[in-house]
Amino acid sequence: MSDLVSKVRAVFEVGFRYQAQYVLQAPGRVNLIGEHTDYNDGYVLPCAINYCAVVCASPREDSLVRVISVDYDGATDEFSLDEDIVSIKNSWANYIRGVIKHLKLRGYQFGGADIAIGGDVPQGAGLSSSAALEVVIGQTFKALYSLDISQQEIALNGQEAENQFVGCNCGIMDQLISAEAKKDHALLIDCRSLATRLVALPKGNSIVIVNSNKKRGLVDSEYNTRRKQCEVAATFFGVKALRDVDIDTFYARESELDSVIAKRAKHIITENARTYAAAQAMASNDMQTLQRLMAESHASMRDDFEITVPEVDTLVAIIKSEVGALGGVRMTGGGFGGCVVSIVPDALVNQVINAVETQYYEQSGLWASIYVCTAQIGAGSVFTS
Ligand code: GAF
Repeated sequence: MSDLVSKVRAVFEVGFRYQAQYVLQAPGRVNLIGEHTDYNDGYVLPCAINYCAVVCASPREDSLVRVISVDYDGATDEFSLDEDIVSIKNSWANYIRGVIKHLKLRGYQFGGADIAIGGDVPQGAGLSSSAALEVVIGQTFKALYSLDISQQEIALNGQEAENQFVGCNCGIMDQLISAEAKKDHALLIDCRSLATRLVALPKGNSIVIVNSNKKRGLVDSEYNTRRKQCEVAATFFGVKALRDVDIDTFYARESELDSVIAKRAKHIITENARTYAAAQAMASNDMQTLQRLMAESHASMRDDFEITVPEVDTLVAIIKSEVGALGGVRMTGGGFGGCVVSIVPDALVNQVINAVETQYYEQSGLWASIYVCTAQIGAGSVFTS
């Protein structure tokens, strides 16, 4: 991260001609299991990764917000807090504008800021580069103006900005893990109560993330369709969310449901149970069970929720053949492309990398990007000497 901080700091100094007073970061995330369960009030099990968004910032005496984006070739944005903050079509700046607007709507009082922002979370890969942006901006105003705002509210504010300002109807997982993550741990999040439980990552293993580099298409529309299908199923069962349906009730009434809605509901209900069981397995170092649950999760996303693509299934098959019979590897994130995640014994990491490098291009025509990750702390100040 120190290279990234130096880069963002330098852009701040060249752009604003003075030194930034604050340096903040918020990480991207990988979800180990529990996909599309967050907006069904269920469980998820993500951890933050060692890729993040970084802000260098200083408060201003007026109400102007000036922003320089390191990732968009020094593109700038400028607006006043005294006027209505509006969105700009298809702009990176909307994540920043949206978060600030929603902080104001929540009643927080603050002045302007000079901000340089950059990040190294791969974009469009399902590793939550957007949530990292939203959370680091919330964190920035908390630091600059000593706002009395919890990490949970920073996350909720980021989600609200994404839902209402950017226009993507996401759940709470990505922002909450970016805000609340703990080093070397995953968090079991109950997305109804927002209660979290720390689960230590198994020692002697690495989190290997492989990006299929399959461009994610139709993500927003398919995501919203899945959400609606889950709502239809919840209404059918007469509950607030699918989290409230147990598997026996589901099987007893499955035949009354439209077949597509039934498959969607089955994924959510079984995935929720798998996620809770996976947290238990991880906590007790039961790698066999964890691996089996991850493999079942992938099959469920492929066959019932239908959010995988052939390139992702190919990657899963390649990695599965290296990590053992139980095949603890699954797609991670919203789907329709993006990454797979595996918890790999350290001794097997090179073997997995080698298998991906020698087989994936041949089978898919695409080159994969491989990230061997560690679980990092959530958003906060970066202390530099
Ligand atoms: C995306 C969303 F932003 C999350 O809220 C979650 O639903 C995820 O897809 C799927 O598990 O990352």
